Amino acid sequence: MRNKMAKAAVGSLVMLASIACSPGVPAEVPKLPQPGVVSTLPVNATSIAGGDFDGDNLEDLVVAGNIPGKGGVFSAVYVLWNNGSGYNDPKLISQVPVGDPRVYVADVNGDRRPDVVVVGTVAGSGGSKSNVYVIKNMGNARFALE
Ligand SMILES: [Ca+2]
Ligand SMILES: [Ca+2]
Repeated sequence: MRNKMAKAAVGSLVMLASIACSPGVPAEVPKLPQPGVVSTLPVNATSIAGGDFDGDNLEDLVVAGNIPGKGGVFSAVYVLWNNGSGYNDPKLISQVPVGDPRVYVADVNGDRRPDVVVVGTVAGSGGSKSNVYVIKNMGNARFALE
């Protein structure tokens, strides 16, 4: 009994695999609603986070990504200001010499303004080292690397 069930399961998997891999047979793509693009950035984005950086009670966005043509070891960090009906053009707030950056938002210095923390792979480390940076929110839409 158990053997029969196992054979049936293997048969199903083989059938699924052959359906998934059949060349020339286009896969059925379900038609799903598509959201509108709110911004396009000149980087290979690897991370996004939210935070109200200007204190207007509208959640802004911070996006980080690899700068094209820099070998994946140099990154840019942008803020997208929420204007209540969309987002303003992305503002470059920092460039950091790491690849595949990730961003995290936290008020690291306790001034009630959310700051941006970035971590990414150090160039030339073969992926064995990462650097962490803090980009301080100075207020008035200004940021500074700590
Ligand atoms: Ca805001
Ligand atoms: Ca802060």
